[in-house]
Order: sequence, then structure tokens, then C-alpha cells
Amino acid sequence: SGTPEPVDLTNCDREPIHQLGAIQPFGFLLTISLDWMVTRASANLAEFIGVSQADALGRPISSLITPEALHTIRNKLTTLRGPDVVERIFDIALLPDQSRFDLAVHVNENQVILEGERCQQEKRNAPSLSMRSMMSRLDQTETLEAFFREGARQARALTGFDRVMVYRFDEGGSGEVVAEAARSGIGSFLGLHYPASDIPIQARALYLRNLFRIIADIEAVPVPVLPQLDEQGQPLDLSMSVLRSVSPIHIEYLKNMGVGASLSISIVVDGKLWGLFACHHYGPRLPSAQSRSTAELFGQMFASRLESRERRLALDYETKARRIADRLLTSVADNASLLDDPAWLIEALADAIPADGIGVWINGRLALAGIGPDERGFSALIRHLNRNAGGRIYAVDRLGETYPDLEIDDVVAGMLAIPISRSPRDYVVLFRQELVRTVRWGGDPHKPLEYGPNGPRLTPRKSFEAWSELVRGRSLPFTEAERRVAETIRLTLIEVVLRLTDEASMARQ
Ligand code: BLA
Repeated sequence: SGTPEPVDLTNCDREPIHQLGAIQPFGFLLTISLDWMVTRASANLAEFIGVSQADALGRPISSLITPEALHTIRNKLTTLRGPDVVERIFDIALLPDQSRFDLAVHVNENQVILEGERCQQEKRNAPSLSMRSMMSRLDQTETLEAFFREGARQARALTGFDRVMVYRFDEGGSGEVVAEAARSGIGSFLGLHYPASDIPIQARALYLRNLFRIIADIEAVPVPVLPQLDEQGQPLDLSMSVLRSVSPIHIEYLKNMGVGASLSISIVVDGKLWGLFACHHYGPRLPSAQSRSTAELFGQMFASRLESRERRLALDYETKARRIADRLLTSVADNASLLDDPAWLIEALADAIPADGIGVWINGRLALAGIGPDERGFSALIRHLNRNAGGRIYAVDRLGETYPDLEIDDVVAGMLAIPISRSPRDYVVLFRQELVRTVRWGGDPHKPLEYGPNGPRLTPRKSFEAWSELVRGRSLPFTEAERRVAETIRLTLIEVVLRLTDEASMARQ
């Protein structure tokens, strides 16, 4: 495949982060063929098991570790389910000297990948947190916000990291810090937004398979795993590895933030990477293999709780929306002049479809509340809608881009148009403001001492600028659920408007 292209800020998405050919130095790595011969070894092997990398290569694994240890490992492997499963073996003696190790074992392309680190003596003074009591505390939270906050607190208690954030992705892969638990005095990242490029696409794909990522010490020198290429010329795939070394770009990012260690736990909801617990420590930090395992399990439990919460919220929302539509119908039927009162309408809809402005256009007359185009802009917009929307709900989250000729203040970026009569078309149009105006930027909580070779781009402030650039002219999109509600409201209002027209024509007779 030739020499790989050097990685810089423009091609991050193509960096093969699973094949960097190196590990972090807090453990060793061996690959073993199906006939139990060592095929690759990390250069630091001797530090752990007393045999050098060069001596280990091509030897049977049985000559490196005790028969009992090998037996345990083989047993674990026979119970492996599926390709992306990693088995853990805690507190095992590998050598005759009885020193203890924690192991992670998995299989990739007919190779066993064995990773080991020294077993840390667990400090028993840490309060033991049972998974059940943690879940019950999560379940007791009323709002989603409180649920996230409790999740961050518990992940911090489990990992001991200085800062734990719940980071949620949007459809495009950009993200937002929706909850945080942090040691005092280190500022806050809560509410900040970051562009998709900060966690490039292959990294997001990887975190969907491998749910736990620890970068124990950003100053650590990576240890090569040799030989780099196998007999077929293939590099080693470290996707499911625990020790996998880190992209130099990401290391620079962490350094620029003043972070010494980083940890993330994937939050997978409905088979998608919903977000991460993103954790920072302002010095090196390596929780024990056991507590990392517990934290990973916690992440999975949290995600399944989140999944059922989201389902329940979606149902609640549908019910609420139906109630709102009913209320709308009875109110307007009682008092038709309410339709001339957009402030009333925006209030009535606020719970179902939040918006920053609303325009009601009936019989060529405009009533406006909150943000929105003026009379002239509005009638130009109506002409577009008459041509394009075909009597249906129509939503955009980037008005300026959609209708470049429209002269509308760029505060107004999102629109949901609800046609409420057939012809001539009357509309209720909801407006949303540009997203960058609704978010808070809290400044740079942790000032870096100096920047790396790629300069200040790899800092939260620059990330925020990159994100702002990305979402310029865009609003929060109108969701599927909101559009369904809008459809219900459309049918309701059409009925009302029809009835009003009938009554008006009867009165004329
Ligand atoms: C990985 N980037 C990550 C990870 C996070 C972030 C959480 C997961 C690995 C980890 O836990 O450290 C980003 N960290 C954040 C964000 C916050 C945070 C947004 O705390 C917000 C508070 N990074 C860049 C750019 C590139 C880049 C421009 O900013 C590429 C040009 C690369 N980020 C990058 C890579 C990884 C990464 C390659 C994968 C690291 C790995 O797992 O090997």
C-alpha cells in the first residue's frame, strides 16, 4: 500500500488509528497463532515476564508462562462468544514467581491477542458501589438532565477522574456536554459544543465496537509491537485492544487542554453511538483493570436505562401532543378570533414544538409573535411555500441556504410551515433562531501553557469556533416527532378553518 500519508488536521478521518503498531507502556502484548506460537510481541515484554521480545518470537507460549496460566487462558477462549468479545482474567499468576497479572484476551483473524498488566493492589477503602444501588439512584431522577448529572457523578466515583462529562452526539457527529461532575476549581465545560472532527468518524465507529478507552498518561512513550507486518504484509489490527496507543493528533489535543489522562466509556443506545462519558484527569491516571471493567459495565447499564427512558419520553410526548391538539381544537372552535392572536398560539404550542417565533398567515394577513420575517419577507416566503410545499408540513433548519434570495434577518434560521387550508393557502409558520445564538461559551476553563505543532486549533476554544462555523445559519432541527405533531395540528386546524369558512358563507346567505 506504499508509505502512509502523514496525518494532519485535514485528513484525520483517514488515520488508521487501529493499526498504529504500538501500545501504551502500562502493559505488554503478545499475539499467538492457533498452534500456540508467539507471532508478535511488544518491545517491553522483558519488563513484565523476563523474556525479551526477540527471544519470545517463534516460541511456543507454553515456554513463557506456567501450564496453569495457559490452561486458564485456553478455557476462557473456548467460551468466547462473537468476534468483538474480550475476556478478562483478573489477578492471575503467569510465572513461577507467582507475581499477579490482569489479562485481556481476544481473537482477531485467527490470532489470539493477549494483553497483560501488573495487578494493582486494590485499595479497599474505596466505598463499594453496588451496581444495583447505582441503578436505583439513576432511576430515581425525574428529568433527563438529572439522570445525566447523576450518571456523571457515579462515573466519577467509579473512575476517580477529575472531570467526568456526559457528551452527546447529534446526527452530524458534533457534540455537546450535557452533564458534568468535576473536582472543584477546574472550571466547567458544561453546555459547550464541539465539531464532529474532534472525534473523527473512524474513532466513533471504533467506540461503537470497543466501549472503553483509556489513555493513562499522555506523556508515555508508545511501545512498538514487532514485527509490524506479518508474513502477508498485514499490520496488526488493535481495534479491540485495551493497550492500543494513541494518535499523536489526539495526544496534542489533550496536551493543549492541560489533560494528563483521558478515559471514555461509550454510551450505545438503539445500536448507535449516542455519546460518551468523557473523563479527564490533570495528571496520569490508571484505574485498576477491575475498576475499569466495572466502569465499562456501568456504561452499559446506564445506556440501557437511557434507552428505556427515551422510549418512555417519546410515548409521553405523543400523548401530550395529542392533548395539545385537542385543546387547540376546542379553544379555537369556541373562539375563532384566537387564530388572530399569534402570541396565544405560540403559547399553546410551546410544549409540543418549541419555537422562538410564529407567524400566522390567514387570508393574506400576517400576525407575528417573536422572531420572524417582516410582512414583505413573509409574503415572499409564502410564495416559495405555495410552490414547493404542496400542502404538506415543511421544515428546514437553514433558511438562508434554502432560500438565498429571501431577505430575512439571519437571526431566523429554522422554519416549520403548517399549511392550514387548501386554497388560497393559509399557514402557521414556526421559526427558530440560529443555534450559535442559543448556546453559551464559558471561556477556556483550562488554559494551556503552550501549544503543540498544530497550534491552537486543538483547543476547546478553537473547537468551539470550528463548531460555530459549522452550524452558522442553522437552527436546532425540527425532529421527526415534532413533525408528526405538526401534522396532527395541521389536520386539526384545517378542520377549524373549514368550519369557519362554512360559517362565514352561511352568514352571508
Ligand atoms: C478521540 N476526541 C477523542 C476522544 C474524545 C475526543 C473524548 C476519545 C478518546 C479519549 O477519551 O480521549 C474529544 N474530548 C473530546 C471532546 C471533549 C473532550 C470534544 O473532553 C469535550 C469536552 N481530534 C481533534 C482533531 C482531530 C482529532 C481536529 O480535535 C483530528 C484532526 C483526532 N480524537 C482524534 C482521534 C481520536 C480522538 C484520532 C481517537 C483517539 C483514539 O482512541 O485512538
